[in-house]
Amino acid sequence: MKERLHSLQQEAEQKVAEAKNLADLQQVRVSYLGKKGPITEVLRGMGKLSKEERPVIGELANKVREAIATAIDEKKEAFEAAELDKKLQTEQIDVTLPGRPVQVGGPHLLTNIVTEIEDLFIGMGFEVREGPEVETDYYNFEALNLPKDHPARDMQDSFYITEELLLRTHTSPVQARTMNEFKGNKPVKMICPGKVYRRDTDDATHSHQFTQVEGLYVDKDVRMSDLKGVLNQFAKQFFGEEREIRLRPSFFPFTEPSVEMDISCKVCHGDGCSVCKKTGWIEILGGGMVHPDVLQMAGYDPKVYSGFAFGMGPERIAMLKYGIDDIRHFYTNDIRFLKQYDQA
Ligand code: 2NL
Repeated sequence: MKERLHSLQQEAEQKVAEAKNLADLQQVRVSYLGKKGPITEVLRGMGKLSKEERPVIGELANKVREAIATAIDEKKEAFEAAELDKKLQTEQIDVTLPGRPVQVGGPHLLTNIVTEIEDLFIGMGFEVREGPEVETDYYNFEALNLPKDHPARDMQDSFYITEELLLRTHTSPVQARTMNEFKGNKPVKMICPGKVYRRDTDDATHSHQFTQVEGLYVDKDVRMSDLKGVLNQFAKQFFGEEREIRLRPSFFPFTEPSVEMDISCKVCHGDGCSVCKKTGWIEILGGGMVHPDVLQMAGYDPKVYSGFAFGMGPERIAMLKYGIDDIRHFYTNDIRFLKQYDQA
């Protein structure tokens, strides 16, 4: 019995020494110390021993078991320490490496243009107001001197939702709503930026959805010269002090008289080039004196009040300012395009 136990210890210690990894060690533990292992077997067979032998063998068996367990544990610790060492070596972090750059978003080019336009008009005392994109037929057309049978309603083919509701075709209804709200007894000096919708086929210069900024100034004694002064100020601040403006007669159903404004071409300075189509001038917006019927419908007495209004397309203005050749660039959101105008 004694010899058996001694040789078991030797054998187990030999196996521990030979173990190459944690799995090998576990194998040794199971086969020597497990429930079906030889030591357990010895302890089970103790019943057959004499009274004198029993405590001696029992003690020895326990000692052998402890010795094997200790050998296994020590080896296990050594393996674990080696493993940790290896990990520390291979998973070393170089804290001096520069970090990976974080992609930061910024405002869209159109947002920047609209903000810039807003700031210039706020500087001239205008208030920024917004309104619904789903409009009533009344505010989108009727209140702007476009009755049901008006040919201009065909001109701006619209997205109708019901007979009475449509996606607004311009931001003018925001201004008509404001005049109504002010009940014809105080001045209105506002701009209204926002999305508008028309049933157009998209191409390089047309989009079924685009942006508009309109302006309105209604007060006593507002004249065409006020419109010209405000727009001249805007053009010079937005496009550059050296730019000239000119007004040409035009037509809109909601203004009378109506004008279109051009700015001098910065490429050829009036000599004529391909950008200005050899005219020296580039059209940037439309406007005029608010039609007396529009004032009347909104509750302003056209004998007491007068006003000017204008409208521009920020996409067109951005295209002119930066030489962008296709309006679809604003909506397809190719990050390489947008990045060029990212001021962040
Ligand atoms: C253009 C021309 C224009 C207006 C918009 C307006 C609004 C009210 C009354 C009268 Cl409430 N007029 N807006 C007037 C003339 C021209 O826009 O070419 N826009 C892109």
